[in-house]
Amino acid sequence: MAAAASSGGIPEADRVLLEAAEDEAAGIAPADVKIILLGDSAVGKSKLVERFLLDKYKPRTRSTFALTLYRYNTTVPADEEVGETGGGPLTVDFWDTAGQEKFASMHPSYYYRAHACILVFDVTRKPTYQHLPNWYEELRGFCPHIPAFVVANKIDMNEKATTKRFAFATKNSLPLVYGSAADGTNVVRVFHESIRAAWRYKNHGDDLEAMLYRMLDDPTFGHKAAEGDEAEEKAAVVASARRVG
Ligand SMILES: Nc1nc2c(ncn2[C@@H]2O[C@H](COP(=O)(O)OP(=O)(O)OP(=O)(O)O)[C@@H](O)[C@H]2O)c(=O)[nH]1
Ligand SMILES: [Mg+2]
Repeated sequence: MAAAASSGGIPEADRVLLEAAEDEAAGIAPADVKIILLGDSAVGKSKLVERFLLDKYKPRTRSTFALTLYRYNTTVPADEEVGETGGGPLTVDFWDTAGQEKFASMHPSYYYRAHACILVFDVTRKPTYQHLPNWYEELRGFCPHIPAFVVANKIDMNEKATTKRFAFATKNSLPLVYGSAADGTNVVRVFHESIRAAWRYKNHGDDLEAMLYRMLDDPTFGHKAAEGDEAEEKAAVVASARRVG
């Protein structure tokens, strides 16, 4: 798995992507689900991931350079709401993206085949909240239907923030979580919820993208004649995809 370096210019960012592509070419399969963290620089994206994966928090940090990828192995319980009878092992890639403006040209790669998103803002810096609609609009341009969560981070610095409603979340019908990477409040909860939502979206999402990717991931597709409803569904997806393309 490639990880971001910490200095240089955009060519370094390209190298990071290249490494990720090389990992794939070397036979490291993509994870079962991909979850991206988005939001302005210094809102706490990296600290939230560190808190969740390593259960540690060191206050000082470098701003993420381009992108850092983390692979996480876990197990998911059976999702009874969608009629699943057994859970099982699951690999998750967390894409800890860079919020700095200079990496804007990399954004399309962040969104490619993502299954869920955690949008983060900093309750102590209002502009980071005011920029959420921009991040969200971009997200929806690439991933119209993936589940998304909003984290109001750094509540350890402003407890009153937990009494605010933050209209952006309600307006867009997104779950809002008050969190703190510093003291760990709600971090495990939001990551677990995002993993479950990502897995459910991948397997049961009924939008065109989700259906198309399931079809492409199906090893039998193209090798045998599908029959009945399944064949009709696939034909419909291909036809719609052609119309879109
Ligand atoms: N008090 C407090 N500080 C936090 C919290 N989360 C992050 N910070 C601090 O905020 C700063 C930025 O955190 P990062 O996690 O690096 O921010 P980021 O969103 O990854 O920023 P970019 O990588 O530039 O996009 C660091 O100094 C952190 O220590 C939190 O929950 N509470
Ligand atoms: Mg970061």
